[in-house]
Amino acid sequence: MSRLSNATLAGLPDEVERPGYDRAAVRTGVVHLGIGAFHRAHQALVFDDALRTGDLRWGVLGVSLRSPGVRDQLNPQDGLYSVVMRDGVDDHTRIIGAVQGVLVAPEDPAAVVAAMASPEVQLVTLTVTEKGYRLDPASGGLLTGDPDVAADLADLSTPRTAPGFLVAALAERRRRSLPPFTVVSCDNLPHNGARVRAAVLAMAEAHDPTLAAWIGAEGAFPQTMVDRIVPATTPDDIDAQAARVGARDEGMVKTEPFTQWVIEDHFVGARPDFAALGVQLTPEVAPWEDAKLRLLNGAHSSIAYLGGLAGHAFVHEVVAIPAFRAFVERLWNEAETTLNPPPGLDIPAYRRDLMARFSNPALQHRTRQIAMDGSQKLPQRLLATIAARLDADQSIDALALGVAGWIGWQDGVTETGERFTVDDPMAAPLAAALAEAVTATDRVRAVCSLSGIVSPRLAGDERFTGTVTRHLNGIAIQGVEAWLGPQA
Ligand code: NAI
Ligand code: CS2
Repeated sequence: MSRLSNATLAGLPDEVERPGYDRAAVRTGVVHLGIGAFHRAHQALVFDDALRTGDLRWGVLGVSLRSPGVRDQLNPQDGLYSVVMRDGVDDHTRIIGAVQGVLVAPEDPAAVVAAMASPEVQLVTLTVTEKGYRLDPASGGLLTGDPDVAADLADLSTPRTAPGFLVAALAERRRRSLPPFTVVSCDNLPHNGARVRAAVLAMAEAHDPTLAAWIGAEGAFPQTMVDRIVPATTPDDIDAQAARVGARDEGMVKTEPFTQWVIEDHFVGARPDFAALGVQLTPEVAPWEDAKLRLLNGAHSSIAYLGGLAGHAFVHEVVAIPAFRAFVERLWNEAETTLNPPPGLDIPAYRRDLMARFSNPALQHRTRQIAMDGSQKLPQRLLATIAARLDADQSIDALALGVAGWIGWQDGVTETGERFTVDDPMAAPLAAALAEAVTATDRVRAVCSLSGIVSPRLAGDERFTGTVTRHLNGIAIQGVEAWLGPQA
C-alpha cells in the first residue's frame, strides 16, 4: 500500500478532510522544536487553519532535537499526516499540510540554527516535555550538571539543548540585524513562558551579556495553556487507518474533538490572527493554567499511578470503576478550592467535561504513558495544590493519595504482578533513595529527601508526610481499590 503523500492525497475517500490550499506557495513562518504527537494534533492544526484562510505565512518546519523517528515518518509523506479525531462514536480524519518537513538536529545542527534565523520565521514553538528545558526544579536555573547543558554553556557552535538552539539562533538573528522571533512554549509547565525565558537568558549570559540584554529587552516569551488529549499512536492505529483510507500514514496522530489554546498576548513580530482561529489571547494565562494543570493533569497523574498499580492499562477503564470515579471527584473537590477561576470558566461544567473526556474509550490513553516523568509533573499537578490547601489549613486526603500512588509506582510492579520500567529522568536517584527504605514512613522520608521534587515546605509538614504515609500503608496492605473503598 502506498504512503500518504502529495501524490496520493487526491485518491483518499471524499470524507477525509484535506488541506485545501496550495502547499507549494506556503512559506515557513514557524519552527517547532519537539515535533511530537501533541504539536501535530494541536498547534499545527491552528497553523493549518491559518493557511486555509489564505494567510500562507504559517508553514511549520519541525525539528527533533533527539531522534530521526518523526522525520522518517513525515518527510517521505511530503510532511502530510492525519489527525484522527475520535469522539467515542465516530472517527473524523483531517490531513494536515502545515508541516513542511522535519530536521533532525543532531544530524545537522547548523541547518536548524539557519532555519530559525530565517527572516520569514516569526515564531519558534516548543513541545520538548517538562524536562526538555533543562531547568533545576528547585532553583529554577539551568541544570549545569547536565552534560548537554554544560556543552552548550561552553560552546554554542553545535547546540544540543532547546535553550542552546534558541540562543544560537537569536544570536544569528541579532548578527543579521533581524528582530528576535517569539518563543512559545507549549509544554505543561506553569509559567512556561517565564521558564523558557529564564533558560534562554542564562544560556545567553554565559556567552555574551550584551546578547542576553538584547533578548531580555527585545524578545517575547508568552505564557500559554495548552489542552488536547493526544495519546501515543500505536502500530495498530496506523494499520487500521491505512485500511480505512487506502494509504499508509506513519505520522498519524489520534486525539479527541476538544482542543484549547490560551496564549498571553505578547509577541515580537507577526503572528497568525489567533483570535479568529479560536485561540484565546489574554493578558492573564495563569488562572487558566492552574485550573487545567490542577484539575485535568492532577487527576490524570493520580489515575495513572493508582489505576496503573491496580492493573488497569487505560484511563477510560479506571474512571469506569465507581470507586475511582468517586476518588477523582474527591480530588477535584480539594483542588478546586485552590483556584482563581478566570471569567468564563464554569468549574462544575469543566469537571463534567473532564470526566466525559477521560471516559472516551476510543482514545485508548495508556496509564503508563501518563505515568512517565512523574518527578517533572507532580510539583505542578499535585504538590502545589497540596501546599495551597495546607496553607489554608484544609484537608489533603485525596491529593495525598495521588502522591502515595506515585511513590508506590516507583516499585515498578503492579498489583497483578506485571513488572515495568519506571520512565523518569529521576528514576535512578528515586530508586537509590528508596532502596533502603522499608516502612512507609521511611519511603516518604526518602522521596522527600531528594531535591527538586517535594519542596522543603512540604517535606517538613507532618500533615503532608503523615497523610501520604497513611495512604502508602493503606494501598500496600489492602490494595488500591480496597483502600479507595466501595463507593455508591
Ligand atoms: P511525544 O513523545 O510525541 O514527543 C515528545 C517530543 O519531545 C519529541 O519530539 C522528543 O524528541 C522531545 N523531547 C523529549 N525529551 C526531550 C529533551 N530532554 N530535550 C529536547 N526534546 C525532548 O510527546 P507529546 O505527546 O508530543 O507531548 C510532548 C509534550 O507536549 C508533553 O510533555 C506536554 O508538555 C505537552 N502536552 C502533551 C499533551 C498530550 O496529550 N500528549 C497535551 C498537552 C500538552
Ligand atoms: C497527560 C497530558 O501524559 C500526560 O502527562 O496528563 O499529556 C494530558 O494528556 C494533556 O495535558 C491534556 O491536555
